[in-house]
Amino acid sequence: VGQKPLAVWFTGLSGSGKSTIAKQVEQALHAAGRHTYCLDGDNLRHGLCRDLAFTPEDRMENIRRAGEVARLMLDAGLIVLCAFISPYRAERKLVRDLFQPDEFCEVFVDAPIGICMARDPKGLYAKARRGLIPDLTGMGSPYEAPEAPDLHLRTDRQPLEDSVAEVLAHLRAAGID
Ligand code: GGZ
Repeated sequence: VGQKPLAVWFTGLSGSGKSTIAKQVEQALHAAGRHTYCLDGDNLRHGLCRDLAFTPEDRMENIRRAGEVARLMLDAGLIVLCAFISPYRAERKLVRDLFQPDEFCEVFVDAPIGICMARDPKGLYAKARRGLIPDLTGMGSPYEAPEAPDLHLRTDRQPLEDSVAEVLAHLRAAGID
């Protein structure tokens, strides 16, 4: 393939910007001729993980499967962009341990819960406030922020383009080209 495969793991609250950043990074990599794949809750929870809900056990299993799929894709030579809330430190460590240190980077996509609630692109926080989603991350269910992410993006403090540029710069430093 002639490219260095890598797994980039985006973690953060719903509405923090994970998928948006991952998709834009993917577009830029694609334009530069890289082979990539974007994994997220959307494409996994409709298929491979359709049997899983949002209990702590199911989220762990969701992330375990996502990590294993990312591992396989990396073995196939791809740059894999993974956007999952992945709220627990333990599950994120499990995923990290599937990779060599130079094959993996963790990106904390960080915006205060109040900002995510205001953005509420899918109306989930509004539903949670009405009691319809009791275990929404950040409300009824915890989010354990990374203590030492490879990259920490404050999406409430900088425009999308800057976050995308930071990820791309980090990937270049990690030797993707
Ligand atoms: C968190 C939920 C929930 C609950 C539905 N908690 O912003 P979205 O809508 O598009 O992305 C969220 C997605 C989360 O899936 P993940 O696989 O990333 O989650 S985890 O890593 O915790 O396994 C959200 C939607 O599913 N969603 N109910 N209760 N997010």
